[in-house]
Formats: sequence, structure tokens, C-alpha cells
Amino acid sequence: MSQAVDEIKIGGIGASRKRVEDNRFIRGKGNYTDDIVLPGMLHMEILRSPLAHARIKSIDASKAWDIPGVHLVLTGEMMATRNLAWMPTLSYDTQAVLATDKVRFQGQEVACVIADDPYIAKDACEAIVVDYEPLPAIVNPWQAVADGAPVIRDDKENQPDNIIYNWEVGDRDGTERAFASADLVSKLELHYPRSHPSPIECCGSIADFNRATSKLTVYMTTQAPHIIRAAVAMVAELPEHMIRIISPDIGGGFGNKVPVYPGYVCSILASILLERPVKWIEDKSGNLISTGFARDVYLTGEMALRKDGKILAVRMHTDADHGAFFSDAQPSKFKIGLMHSAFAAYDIPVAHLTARGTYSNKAPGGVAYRCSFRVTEAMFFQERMVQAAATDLGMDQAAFRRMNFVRDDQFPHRTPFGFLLDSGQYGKCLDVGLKAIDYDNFRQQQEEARSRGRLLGLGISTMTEPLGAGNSREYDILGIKMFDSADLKVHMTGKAIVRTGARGQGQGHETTWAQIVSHELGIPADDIVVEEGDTDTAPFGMGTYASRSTPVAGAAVAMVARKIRAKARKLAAHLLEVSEEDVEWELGRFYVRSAPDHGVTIQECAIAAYSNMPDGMEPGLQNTAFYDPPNLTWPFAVYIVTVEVDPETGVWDVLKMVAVDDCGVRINPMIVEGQIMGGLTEAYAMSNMQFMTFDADGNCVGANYMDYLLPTAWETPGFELHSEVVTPCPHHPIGAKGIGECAAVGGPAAFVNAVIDALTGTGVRNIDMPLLPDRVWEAITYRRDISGAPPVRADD
Ligand code: MCN
Ligand code: CUM
Repeated sequence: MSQAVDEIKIGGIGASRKRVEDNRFIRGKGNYTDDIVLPGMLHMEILRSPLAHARIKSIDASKAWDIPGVHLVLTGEMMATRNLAWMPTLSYDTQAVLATDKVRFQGQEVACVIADDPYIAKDACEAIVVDYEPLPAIVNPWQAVADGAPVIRDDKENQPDNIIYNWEVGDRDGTERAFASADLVSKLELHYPRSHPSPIECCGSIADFNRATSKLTVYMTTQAPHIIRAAVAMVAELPEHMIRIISPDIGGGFGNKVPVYPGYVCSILASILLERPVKWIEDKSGNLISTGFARDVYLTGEMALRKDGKILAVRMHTDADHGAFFSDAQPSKFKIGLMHSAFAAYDIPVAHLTARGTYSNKAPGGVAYRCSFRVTEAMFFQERMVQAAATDLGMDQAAFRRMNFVRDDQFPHRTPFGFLLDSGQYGKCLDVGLKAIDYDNFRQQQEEARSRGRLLGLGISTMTEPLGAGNSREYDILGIKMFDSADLKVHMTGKAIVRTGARGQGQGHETTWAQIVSHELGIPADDIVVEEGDTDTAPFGMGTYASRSTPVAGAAVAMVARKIRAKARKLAAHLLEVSEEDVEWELGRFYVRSAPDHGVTIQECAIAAYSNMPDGMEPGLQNTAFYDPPNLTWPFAVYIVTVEVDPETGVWDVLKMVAVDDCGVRINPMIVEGQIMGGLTEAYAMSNMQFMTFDADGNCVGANYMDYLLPTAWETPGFELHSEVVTPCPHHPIGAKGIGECAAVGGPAAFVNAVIDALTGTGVRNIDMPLLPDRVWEAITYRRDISGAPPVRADD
């Protein structure tokens, strides 16, 4: 007699199942790109430009060719003969693969050497003599648009200046009118500095072209293998079915592994030319100086306020410094990503956003480091602006937010920029957070401490993040609609394999996708293997970024499991000798409605699909589901931090941090908590210690791990996580919303707000991140705002 199974026991939704991938990771048995060794494999190294902006007068590679063990030296000139000196970017721009005419940022790829081993290749790179004629460098948007500024992209026709786009969204006139009727207008200006994801594993690829079969296999650190396959097909003009992209284990992505990098393209061309596998593994400095930059936006805005605290309108302007090539990976329709998600959680009648993108002599930016397309900047500005407005009004920080939040009964809520929020309980999240931090009590302590010259501060930050692009109506990358798919095969013994087009980089997909199948079918999670990352076997998907995997691929997993269940129901009816309408489902089994004891397990249905199917039924138990989400999912979070600032040194310490995240139904609560802790750690690092900027010559200052500090367990504060608020996503098959980035998105403003709050009375409105001690000290001592915008003096 069969029985329903216990969902938590079989590792279904809600089970804090240990991550199955960790079995190999913690034993050192992961299989990363650099672990792969192919017979006859050669090694590639890249020569990078020491200058930020310079004309290339000549490149002499003869000495490199002479070094024993060197097989090939690639230069821009050679790439050009194959039409590969330039490649298209994901934002309809072009990017140099290897420089031909000019170098446009420090660290730009100038030449590649392919040799027997990486050391020979590196030495040979140093033997290449490049004659540069230096040009003035541009390191911020004001220099970019100044009269007489050198045109960085003189390679492009119809590009007379350094402006990439001017974009706007919202209601300009309505916003004007609302401002005219305001009692008070509050203003804020800040710079969100460049930041870098710095995953432990750098980027890399092994291209393996087989002349006999015409097949190109590329092992590659990519978060989006199918998109890369399409890009390689277009760039290298190879037929797509002859390209196989394999993304093996990834040692952290955080957005760094979304773009197409010159190193990938060069290794592919080298393998085609040499007919041998060619491996390129980026070194740490190469990774830090040339790939994966995020942010670098200047944000200004104004808020129109009524005396009682009601927000009447918001006006925002963004100047985005994209570096030398506009290579953002983002939906085509939105020039500045989802910046217009700013203020979504607040019930604001009308708003207007303008954005201008400019080129500079910096590495291409726009990788949305742990961020759904610029939402991090949007939420940072939002929460810094909200704090400034409450301060200007003389209102309590929590009360001001509560008064303006979208209320529970307003969902689905249309924002002034046109998004449709799905669901949420913002007030409740705030209540939980305030209680956890003991808000009223802390405010009292703060007063008392102040009277004794001690500076305590409390910072609140909230965030709501549009996660799960598409729907395909509005979201595409280079015209390819954004949706995902999942493939599920149930073997005859009831074990299964599920594959998706997503590609986890440490998020735990191998654990959680199995849990979704368990939830839908009652098959124990341990009986289900998850596979991602091989374009020859995985179904199509847009990849893993923007925390879109659960909202889209995860939904596809649920939907394909439901298709399997529908077929299993027919098999059950056949086995139970009743009509399908008389069959009921409970987790793991079908039974006869009128005789509940009379049932069959899902495993019995599986074997029947191979051994005892009804006449006329297609045998087997496997299927594919494509999922085009009807809307984005909108998780919400409240982060509250208390700090103490030392007025003598500017050093600040976190006293306590609480996080209240509502990401709808949690598939695996432990994994969700891990995601939040990781995100908060990165948020802390960005706000506190990660310093990387540019001097007037375009030198990347701080492109080393002495200045750009990676947080360790030693300095990272503890976090108190709260999971009691759960608002299921109404349009997601299992009610889940994304979570992967939320804490990195909403976290930074909490830390900065706390430090600024500690400085109450000094008149300081803003200190740009990172809030290094010297900046905080200077703000306190001279009672002034501190800008971190480049250029800085080279000795800073
Ligand atoms: N999850 C869950 N319940 C939910 C939501 C998510 O159990 N309601 C689980 C998921 O099933 C998945 C994990 O949490 O195992 C993250 O899911 P999701 O929010 O869908 O995010 P993605 O899987 O799409 O991951 C992308 C996101 C991004 S964009 C960045 S950047 C980032 C992040 O994940 N990079 C990471 N977290 C990272 N974590 C690690 N370890 N390494 C990275 O490179
Ligand atoms: Cu946007 S960094 Mo993540 O989206 O890969």
C-alpha cells in the first residue's frame, strides 16, 4: 500500500538540504576550467596596454616569435585580416579584441602569445615591443563632454563626441508640476564608485577546434553558455551546431562571467589556426584591471515633499561612465539597465529619470556586479535620498519610510516608471527589522552617547529588486527574447535527471532544482541529479545573472515536472484500472478517489512508462518546458545597521546588523541565508574597504589586492537574519522570488546611512564609498561632504 511522502524528509521545498555540490567542492574535487588538461594543449597569455589612451605607432613581435616554444603571436593586425579585430558587444556597440589603432584603457588587450606553457607565453609577451604615442586620458563624464575633449571612439563613424546615449523615462511635465507644488525640495548628489566582483576564480577558456569534425568545443568560465554559443557563431562565423560551449564548475561569477571577453575570442582563433587546444587563464591582475567592472555612476536627484512627509515626486539624473566600450549585458530596451526601478517600493505619484552614458579611458564597465542591471545603484541612491529627505524634513527615518511605502492592499502596484510590482509586505518587514535592532532604545543610547562625545549611528536601507527577466515582451538581449527552459528525464527506476539553460556559479542549483522536482513529483531529491552548463545537452536558456534562475529556470523546472506528472497520471489510471478523472494526487502517489488505499507511487508510474504503458501511449517519461514569465518577481528587504564612528581616526565599526528578506517561498532556507550573508559581506566590503579609482593619466589606482580588499571572516561583522515575512510571488509556479543579489543591492546604503547618521550635527550629507577612515575623518574634521570621484592624485 503506498503512502504520501513527507516533503521535508525527501528534501522538497522548505528543506534545508545540504548542498550536494559541496561534496566535491570541499574535497577539492571540483572541475574548474583550469583543471582541464587536453592532449597537446597550448597556453595563451595576453599583453596588456600600460597606458590608458595612446595611438599605436608600431608593434614589433619578432623577438617573441624567436623564443623557443612560441607557436603563435596574435596582434590586432592579424585579427583584422580575419575580421576579428573588433567584436560586437551585448549593447550594440563594438569592442576591440586586440587593439589596432589605439589603446583606450590601461590593461587593454594588445597582443597574445600562444606557447608550450604559460611561462614561455608570458616571457614572450614581454619581448613584444609596442611604440605608443600617448594621448590625454578621460576618467570621468565631465572630462568626456568638455570642449576639445579627445574623441575616444574615433574608430566609429557618426561618433563625433564621447556621448553614448541620452535616455529618459517617466513623466517630465507631471514631475515639474509636482515640484512646483512642493513644500520642500530635498537634494542629493553622489558617486557610486567602480567596483569589481573579484571572484576567486578568474576568467578563462580552453578552445579545442577539431579540423576533422569541424567541431569547436570551448570550455569556458561563462554564466550564460547558450548566449556565448550564439555570440561565437556570429563573431567567428562558425555554424552554431558545430559549437559546443561547456561551462564546467565556476569558482564564483558575481557578474564577472557574463560578458564576452577578448581572451575567449583569441583562444578560439588560436585553436582554429593551430588545430590544437589553446588554454587561456586570466591572472588576478588581469582580472582586476580589465574585466568585469561595475557601477561608476554619478547620481543626482531631488525629491518633492509635502510638510507632513508625503513624497510628491522624484527627479533623478544619472551620468554613467561606461569606459572605452559600451559592453553592458542588459536588456536592449533599457539603456541604463533597470535604473528606473529606483523608488519602486515607495508610493510616488510621478517621477522622471534622465540618463547620459559617456565613454572614458577605462576598462569597459557595466557588468552588473551582483545586481539586476543597475538596480544596485538605483536602490543605493533611493535609500540615500530617502535618508536625506527625512533629515531635511526633521522626520524619523523609519516613520518617513513607513508613511511612503506601497501598502499591502495596493498590489499589484504600477510604479511611476511603469513597472508592475507583484506583491509584498513592506511595513511588516520594517517592523521586524526595527524590533530586532531595538530601534527606540538605540535612539536613546545614541543621544546619551552623543552627549559624551561618542558617535553612534543607525542606518536603514530597504530594497526591492526586479528579478527574473523576461517576460519576453519587454526583455531581450541583442534581440534574443529572455526566457528559459528545463528538461526532465525520469528513468525507469524512478530516478531522474533535470537540466536547465541556467548556469550556477556557487548558488546551489544542483541542490535546489532537485528540491523543486521533489516538491512536484515526490521523488526524493537525492534521486535527482541536476546538470547545467553544456550546450550540447542542456536545453536553451539565457543563463544565470540578475537572480533570474529561480524566477525563470526554476519555474521551468516546476512546469516540466507538472508535465511529467500529467503523463504519470495517465499511467496511474492505467495501472489502477480506473479512468483518469477518478485519480487523485498527493505527494509521491496517485490514488483512486473512492478508494484512497488503492494507489501507485510515482516510481511505479515511471517503470510503467517503460514496461506497461497503455495502448497508444508514447513510451518513456521525459519532457521539456519553456517558461516565459508573465512579470518580474519583486523580493523586498529591510537592512538595518548600527555603527560607532571614532571621531579621532574616522574608523567605524559595525555594532549590529539585521536583515529582513522577503523572497517569497524559500526553496532551501539554508541556501537562501547563505546568499544573504554573502551579499551582505560584499555590501560591507564595498562600503568600507574596496578602493579602486583612476588618476588624471587614466592609471587604475588600487588595481591590486592591497588596496582593493576582499573581506575575510576577520573583519566581516556578524549578521542577524530574519525570515518570518513570506509573501509568495503570485505569478511564479511555486511562489518563489529571486534572492541571489538582494543583500548586495540593498546592503551598501545601510552602512553608509549609519555612518552619515552618526555624523548628525556636522552638516555632512554625503561621503562617497568606500567610507575609508581618512574620508570619514576629513568629513568630521572639516564638516564637509567628501567626493570620491576621479581623478585622484597618483599618490593618493
Ligand atoms: N533560492 C531559494 N528560494 C528562493 C530563491 C532562491 O532557495 N525563493 C535559491 C535558488 O534555488 C538558488 C539560490 O537560492 O540555489 C539563488 O537563486 P536566485 O536568486 O534565483 O539567483 P541565481 O541562481 O540566478 O543566481 C544569480 C545570483 C547573481 S546574479 C549573482 S551576481 C550572484 C548570486 O547569485 N553570484 C554568486 N549569488 C552567488 N553566490 C555564489 N556562491 N557565487 C556567485 O557567483
Ligand atoms: Cu548582475 S551580477 Mo549577477 O547578475 O551575475
